Amino acid sequence: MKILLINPPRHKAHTLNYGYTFSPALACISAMLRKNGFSPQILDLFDNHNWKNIKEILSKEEPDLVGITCLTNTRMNSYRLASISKGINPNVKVVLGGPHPTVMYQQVLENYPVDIVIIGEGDLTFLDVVKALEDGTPLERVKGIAFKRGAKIIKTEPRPLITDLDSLPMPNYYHLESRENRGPLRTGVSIGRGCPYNCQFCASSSVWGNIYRAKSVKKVVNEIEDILERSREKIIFIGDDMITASERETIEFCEEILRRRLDFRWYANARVDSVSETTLTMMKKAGCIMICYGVESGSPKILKNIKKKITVEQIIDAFELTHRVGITCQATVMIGNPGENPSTIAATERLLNIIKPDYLWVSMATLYPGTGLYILAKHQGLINDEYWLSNRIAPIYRGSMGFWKMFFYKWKMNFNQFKRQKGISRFIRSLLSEISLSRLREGLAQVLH
Ligand code: B12
Ligand code: SF4
Repeated sequence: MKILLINPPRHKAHTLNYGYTFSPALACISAMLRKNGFSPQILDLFDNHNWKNIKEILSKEEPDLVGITCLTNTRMNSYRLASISKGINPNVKVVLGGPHPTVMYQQVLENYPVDIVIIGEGDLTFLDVVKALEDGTPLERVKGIAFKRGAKIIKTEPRPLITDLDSLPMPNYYHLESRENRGPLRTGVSIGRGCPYNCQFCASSSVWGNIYRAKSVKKVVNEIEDILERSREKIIFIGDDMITASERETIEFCEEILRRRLDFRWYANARVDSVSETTLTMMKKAGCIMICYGVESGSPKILKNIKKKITVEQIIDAFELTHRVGITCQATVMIGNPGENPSTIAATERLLNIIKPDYLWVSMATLYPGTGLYILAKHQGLINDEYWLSNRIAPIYRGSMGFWKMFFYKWKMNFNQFKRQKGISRFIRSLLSEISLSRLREGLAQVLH
C-alpha cells in the first residue's frame, strides 16, 4: 500500500510562522510505520502555494492512502488536499489527524471528503488503521478513530495513551520532499507529551488529556544527537512547556548534553513556576540560549480567569533569575482574555516594565475548538461550530473588548517594548543576538527559496 503523509500548505491559513519547523506529528507517524515495515513518503507542502503544482505532485505519487495533519487554521487546505486526492482517485483513503479534527471529527466527516479521523494520539492508531485497511479488518475494531459508514458516523472506543514514550521510534525528519531546498530546518524536539495544566485558551488537552508523560533523558538526547548527526542543524527548539517540569531531570538532561559534548544551541518554552537558579545555570552551561515564558498577563485577576496557575511574583522571580544567569528571555503575553479591561492591560504593561523581556510576543486571545475559552464563547453566543465550515481563521475572543481596541493595545505594547530596549544600541544588540541572527537567516532562506 502506498502511503503519503502530507503537511498542508499554510497559504491563506494566516498562521504566524516563527520560522519553519517541520510537523513533529508526521515525523512520529512515519517513524512508527517504518518500524513496522511500511514505507510512507512525506510530502511537506508548508510553503507550497501553487495548487496546480500540488495537484500534479499528487497525480504523480498515486497514493492508496493519504494522511494529512490538520490544525484549525490549516483545516481548509487539508480539506482541499483531501478533495484533490479523491478527484484524482476516488478510491484513495483519506485520513486526517491533529488538534482540529480530533475535536471536530463529526463536522469534518459530515462535510468533507475524509474517510477516517484519528482522535488524539496517532502513532499506534494510524498503524492499526493501515493494517486494518490492508487485511480487511473492520474499522470498528480500531480504537481511537471516527469514520464514515454510508451516511453514518461511527466513533470507536477511545485508545489509551501510550504509557512508555521510550518505546516510540526516533521521529523521522529525513524523508522529506524538498528538504534540501530549504534553509536551516528549525527542528522541534519534545521532552514528553501532554500537560497537567489546563489553561483556558490552550488546546493541548484536547489531544493529550491532562496527563504529562515524559521521555527518558537518554531518549531525548539521542533524538537531539540524531538530528545533529544527520543535518546542518545547530539550533534546536524544545517545543513543550515541560522541559523544567522536574529539576532533577532538567539537570540530568543538561549533564547528558555536556557529557556527550554535543555542539549545538537550544531554546525552549518553560513555565515561570518551574525554574530555579540551579536549573537555569545548568541550562546555560548546556547551550540554552533562550527561554520563552508564557507570562500571559500582569493582572492576578486575568491569570486566575485563564487558570494559568502562576502568580505575578513567580513571573518576576523567573525573569530576574533568567536575566541574572544570562539567558535571553522572551515573554508571550495575551490581550483580550475574559475580564480584560484597560486597567488589567495597564497591569501587564507595568509587569513588562519590571521584567524587561528581551523579546515580547503579544497575541490576542483566540478561540480554538476544545478549549475552555471556546466553550465560554459558545455559552456567550459569540460563536458556534458552524463557524469552522467557513474559510475564516480562528477568531479572536471578543467577550471583553472589540478587535480594534485589542489591536491598539497590542501595538502600544509592542511600541513600549521598543522603548524599553533603552535606546537604539540595546535594540541593535538584541537584533544581533544569536537567536535573531538565526531567525534572520531562516527568513532570508525562505524568501530566496
Ligand atoms: C511546538 C508547537 C508549535 C511550534 C511547532 C509547530 C509545528 N511545526 O507543528 C511552533 C512554535 C512553530 C508553533 C506554531 C503554531 N502553533 Co503550535 N504548538 C506547539 C505545541 C506546544 C506542541 C506541538 C507538538 O510538537 N506536538 C507533538 C506532536 C507529536 O503532536 P501532534 O502534532 O498533536 O500530533 C499527534 C496527534 O495530533 C496525531 N496527529 C497529528 N497529525 C496527524 C496526521 C495524521 C495523518 C495522523 C494519522 C495523526 C496525526 O498524531 C500525532 C502523534 O501522536 C502544541 C501544543 C501541544 N502540546 O500539542 C501547540 C499547538 C499545536 N499550536 C497551536 C497553534 C495555534 C499554533 C499557531 C497557529 C500559533 C500562531 N498563532 O502562530 C502556529 C501554527 C504553526 C503551523 N504549523 O501552522 C495550537 C493548535 C490549536 C489548533 N486547534 O489548531 C496548539 C495545540 C497550542 C494551543 N494554542 O492550543 N507551534
Ligand atoms: S498553555 Fe502551556 S501550561 Fe497551559 S495548558 Fe497549554 S501547554 Fe499547559
